[in-house]
Amino acid sequence: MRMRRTLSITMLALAGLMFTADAQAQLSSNPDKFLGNITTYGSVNGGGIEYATLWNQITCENETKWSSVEGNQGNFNWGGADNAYNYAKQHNFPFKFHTLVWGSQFPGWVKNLNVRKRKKAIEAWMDEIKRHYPDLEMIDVVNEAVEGHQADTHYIKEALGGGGKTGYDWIITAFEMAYERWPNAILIYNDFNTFQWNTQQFIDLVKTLRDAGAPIDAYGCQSHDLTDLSYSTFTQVEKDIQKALKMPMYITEYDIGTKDDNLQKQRYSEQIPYLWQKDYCAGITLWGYIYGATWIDEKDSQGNVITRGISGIIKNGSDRPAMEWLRSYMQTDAAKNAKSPFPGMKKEASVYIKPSTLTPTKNGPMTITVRAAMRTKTIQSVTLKYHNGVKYKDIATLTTAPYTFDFTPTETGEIALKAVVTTTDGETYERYGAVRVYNQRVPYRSMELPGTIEAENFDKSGEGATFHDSDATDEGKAGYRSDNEGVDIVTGNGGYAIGYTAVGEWLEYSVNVKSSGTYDYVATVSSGTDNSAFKISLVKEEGETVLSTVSVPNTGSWDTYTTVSGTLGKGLGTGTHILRFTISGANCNIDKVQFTFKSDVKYVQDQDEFANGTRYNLGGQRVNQYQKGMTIMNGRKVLIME
Ligand code: 9MR
Repeated sequence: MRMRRTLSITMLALAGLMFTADAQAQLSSNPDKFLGNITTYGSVNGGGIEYATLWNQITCENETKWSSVEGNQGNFNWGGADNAYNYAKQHNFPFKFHTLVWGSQFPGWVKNLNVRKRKKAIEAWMDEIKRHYPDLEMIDVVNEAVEGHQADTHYIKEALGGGGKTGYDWIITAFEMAYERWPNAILIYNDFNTFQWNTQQFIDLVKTLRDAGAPIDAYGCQSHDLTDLSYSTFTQVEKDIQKALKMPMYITEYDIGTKDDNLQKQRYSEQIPYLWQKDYCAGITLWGYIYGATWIDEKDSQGNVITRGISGIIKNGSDRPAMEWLRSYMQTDAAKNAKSPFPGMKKEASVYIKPSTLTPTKNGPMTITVRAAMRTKTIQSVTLKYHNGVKYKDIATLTTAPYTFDFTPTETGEIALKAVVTTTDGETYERYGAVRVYNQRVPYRSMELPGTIEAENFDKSGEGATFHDSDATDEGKAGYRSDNEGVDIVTGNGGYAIGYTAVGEWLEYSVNVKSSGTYDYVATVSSGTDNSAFKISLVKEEGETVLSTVSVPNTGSWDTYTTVSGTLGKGLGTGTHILRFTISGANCNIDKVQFTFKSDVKYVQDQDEFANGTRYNLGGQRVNQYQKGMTIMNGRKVLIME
């Protein structure tokens, strides 16, 4: 009896020793991709377990979010973040910064700032992060920006310049701001439910950034949405995403939130190898591991918490079956040898394909720049290729920067592009891109000002060039024209109108302005909801100038039209201009906008006219000196011609 007891104690001690010896290193021994996790309630060694015995990458669950760090403007609290950052440095594994901009968990005071100050605050936030962590290796630059994912995203979006023509200009700006500060960091766009819904929106967003030449290095699929997804659905969606994007992928917040051990293990064992063994998968981060201390709670129908943290895979100090499985999977050769797009878990090459225009036309010239930079190596050459429908063909190879290629597309439609950077050690680095080639812009009907723009008569060319609709289906089904792609044209008010409008959609009209001056307008519109609106703007190469915002009242029904009048905020010069209507409040129907001539005050062309000694009579006031941006003179409005 006594002997047996001694033996069992010895065996236990031995087992403990073996466990310690075994557990010195993290689960993954693959040198090129990581199996990471997050802090637990703000600490690194969650559940008293030494973090580095399990994981080899860390993301702060909350400690690097803007609201956690800068709850009071200008006072930065880096305590929790530093713990994780220093731990990662000591253990020589990657730390990911989560996240620079996000329409959630930003400080409350940001909402009280005007747009200009909000932009300054975002810049100051990034500058402070840069000052504190100058050498970040991996960053979630923008989080959860798919339309509808975070209601407060607009605070950030407006501050960074809005959607613009791509719909995602502000995200491109955020990536440029990040690249300026951390050119060697892997810059990631991160979002949720990529596998379950909004997949197409996620693809569109990332692809738009990629094809615009934004410095985005990878996309992040959070993967909180996989518990109920069948293997076949999950793999099909995953394939679709990669096929469209052809970029490095991270699984950034994986968890299977269930109390059912078997289901959790089943999902882990079918999904993790599938993802891990993709050569474009650069790493997997699990979103918590201590049962009872993760963000997914079991709740009753009233939303009361029954059990906390059910996505955890270590429960009361013991492995749940999913964790047991994970330990053994990470020991397999398949797991150890899986390839990564970032060998050594670091970015070597920054390669982005940037076209000179996002709306090139058939037989029209365009320039494509390959923005290429290496972290440690030297570029020998950069080759740009396009896909001719059969295979990739070289456009040209260049050996000196800047790598700019002139290209004249001969077909309309999407052309796939590929840049291959060869370094002096013979390695190659690839980046994919695409341009959509359009037919030349042509007015659908010739229109003059003074005159009327019928909303359905937007210019011909194509989605993204002369109009933008948020989906590819024409819900209006009026059959008015066949080249409207997804623009919703409805019958109404005795003719046709634009309907089913969503924020950010736009339509452009070439108009011939016959008389230079200010214009009044009368818009014929309807709406079945509150807060509908659209903007009228003037579009030029250099950008867009908003001329007026038309608030559309709730007319009780989309079939009940009314008129809204106003005056354009800026004058128009004679000649051909492009006017754009952009939906800024959803659900308005636009039938037409009639423009009538208001005044023929002389408009100031530019500074040179003053330099030439010309004097202008502006609304009865003589003006002989012009300063850029000047709008008021002698108490009168000076109208600057656009
Ligand atoms: O796990 C995080 C939880 O502790 C926070 O309360 C929550 C606040 O929004 O954020 C959780 O983490 C989120 C992550 O930052 C972004 N993707 C979704 C995650 C789960 O909600």
